[in-house]
Amino acid sequence: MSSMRPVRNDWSREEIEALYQQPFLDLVFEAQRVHREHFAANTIQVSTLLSIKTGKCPEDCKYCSQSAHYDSQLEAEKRIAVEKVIQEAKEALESGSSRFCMGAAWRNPHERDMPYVLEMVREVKALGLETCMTLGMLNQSQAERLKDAGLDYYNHNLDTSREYYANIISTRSFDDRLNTLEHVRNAGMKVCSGGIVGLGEDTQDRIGLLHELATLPIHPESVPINMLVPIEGTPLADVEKLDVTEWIRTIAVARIIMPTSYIRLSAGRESLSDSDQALAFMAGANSLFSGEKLLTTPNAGEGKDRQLFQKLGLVAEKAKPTVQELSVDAMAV
Ligand code: SAM
Ligand code: DTB
Ligand code: SF4
Repeated sequence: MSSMRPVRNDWSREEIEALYQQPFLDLVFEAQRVHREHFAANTIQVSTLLSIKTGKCPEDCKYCSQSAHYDSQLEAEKRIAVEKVIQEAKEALESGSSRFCMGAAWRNPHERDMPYVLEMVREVKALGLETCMTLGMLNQSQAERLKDAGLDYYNHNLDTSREYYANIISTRSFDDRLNTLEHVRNAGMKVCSGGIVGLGEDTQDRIGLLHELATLPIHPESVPINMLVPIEGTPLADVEKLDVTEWIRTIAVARIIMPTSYIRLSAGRESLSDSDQALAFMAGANSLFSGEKLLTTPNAGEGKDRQLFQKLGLVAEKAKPTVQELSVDAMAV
């Protein structure tokens, strides 16, 4: 049996390119081998997403339905009530999710929004769910307050390579994103960071994105690999569809170079067949978003996912028991 190799943060671009360009089946085979060194086979972490503030975002991300810069026909919504969030979180827990991820279309949270998000974190956490938020850029103090309230993960993607980045977003820089990730890390939260493929980028950009992620001082614990969901009215509405094998290659390389991270099948599952998704799991993806909706676009509903899991013999990772449940268990012993 081969011995487990150490986790590395010193990958060179050439090494990553060589992994990416090898024959597809060799790549997927190697990714599954690495996967089984670090994770239980056939087990998938399931998160549910909820948009807590939708649309009218001041940022100009060219792929996004929520940017105020484009006319995507999206109906904007103000901050939704905390009670509504809790109700949705309870439903997510009942349907088998172990993590609840709350997203807001902000450049960054304003100070006036902090009590709102902190209360939400406390209450979702108390249900026994892992908590995740994606609210745009964070300063150090905001990151610390979120951590203290019980936020487990913060999602902030690099999106694409440093070189391609300016073609996609002009209102915040690549370094702004790295700074937010540093604040999240310093605060002691887990990092969820990945990107999107299918933006019109080339192979070198996908390699560049993977290189940035794998050479962070600590790998993100969760790495979402989104496939562009084209949104009418945005500048990327008509970009040529990327071949699905390129997405699978990106996932497989992420699995090999960040062997202890959860690799997340994110946006884009709606356009994939069950066998495409099975191949992504084979390539080492081991988490996904379940539920009828991502933030603003449709997602494979719970029923469809249950069928997929059954068909492939996959099991969802369990949510941690609540403090209340733990004390009941303790009393039973
Ligand atoms: N507004 C926050 C931010 O961008 O920092 C958080 C929410 S934003 C919607 C989270 C991520 O979703 C983006 O970084 C991008 O990777 C992904 N995303 C957004 N729109 C997408 C689309 N149309 N297709 C695929 N991925 C998308
Ligand atoms: C991530 O990387 N993908 C999720 C989550 N993080 C917040 C969002 C996907 C959004 C897809 C487009 C939409 O539904 O608006
Ligand atoms: Fe705003 Fe996030 Fe959409 Fe960019 S991706 S426009 S920051 S909601």
